[in-house]
Amino acid sequence: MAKDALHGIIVAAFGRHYSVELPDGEILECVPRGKKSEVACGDQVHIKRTSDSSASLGTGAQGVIENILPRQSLLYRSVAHREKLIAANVTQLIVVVASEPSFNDELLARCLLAAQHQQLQTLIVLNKCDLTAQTEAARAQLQTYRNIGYRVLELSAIQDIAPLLPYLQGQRSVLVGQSGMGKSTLINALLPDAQAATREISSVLDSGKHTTTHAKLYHLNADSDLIDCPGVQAFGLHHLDFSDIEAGFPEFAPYLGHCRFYNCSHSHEPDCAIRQATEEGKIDARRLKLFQDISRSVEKSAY
Ligand SMILES: Nc1nc2c(ncn2[C@@H]2O[C@H](COP(=O)(O)OP(=O)(O)OP(=O)(O)O)[C@@H](O)[C@H]2O)c(=O)[nH]1
Ligand SMILES: [Mg+2]
Ligand SMILES: [Zn+2]
Repeated sequence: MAKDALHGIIVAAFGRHYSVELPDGEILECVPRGKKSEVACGDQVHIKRTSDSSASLGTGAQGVIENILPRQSLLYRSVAHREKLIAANVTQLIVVVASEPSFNDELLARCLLAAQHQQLQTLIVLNKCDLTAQTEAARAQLQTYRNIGYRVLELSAIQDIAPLLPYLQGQRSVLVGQSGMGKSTLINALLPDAQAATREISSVLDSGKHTTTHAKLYHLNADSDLIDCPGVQAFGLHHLDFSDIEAGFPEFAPYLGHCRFYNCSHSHEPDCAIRQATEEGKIDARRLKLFQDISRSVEKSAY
């Protein structure tokens, strides 16, 4: 670390502009040195201060990001030749789904796969359980995930957030999910000072825009952080290979290696142990279908 470099953490990422928090709590607005920006919310960085804040000019302190420190984890989405960083150095992924609007099963599976690839803890939060009439269908949709062993927590962000607290302690959690599921509402309930923007779903659907437009890190307490993210509609997993996807379906584990062909794609081959287990009701048929769709989409099957 250069003599005048400061150590900080990225607490907000707006395109190529970042807010960096120093250990004493000061925030500097920073840009990365050089053209390529590959910095994510949660990154530990070395920065150089370029200007102090000025009350008379109404400007904040500014700096340049010199380098990024090695990451413990990096959650990101990808399609061919393109990556979208979500958050760095998180320990836990919380997928937020809701009773209403209905949520996409494949997106949920993809979020969990990305987390598994980075060895993150996972938690599925079913929010808006105050909408009792709509909760039953969402609960049934999540039963498969409970059966496989995922942690599923039902709550209502507008009624009582307390059940979530034990899951957050000691973790840096990132909240991901479709727009309108209530991620920012959860943040505001946990941190009344956060004032994260939230919006009625109808106006979200009308505008086609996400309410949260950039990732932001909040400190819950001395050793727990939360990162709120813009809603996602798709979650590209181009960076995962076939075996990563197999590993992300934990219920397949007892059957892997038992197919007739060592490079079985579990889609059409004879004597496939995964398909056999599905026929016997040991694997949920919807999950096998998700596996086949996702593994086909990344075009890196065993062949
Ligand atoms: N009934 C009910 N409504 C909720 C609950 N949590 C959030 N909402 C509402 O759902 C809408 C969307 O909430 P947001 O917090 O903006 O959703 P978001 O996931 O942050 O959305 P993006 O930022 O676009 O990704 C708002 O109108 C909230 O008031 C809940 O527990 N119950
Ligand atoms: Mg939001
Ligand atoms: Zn097979």
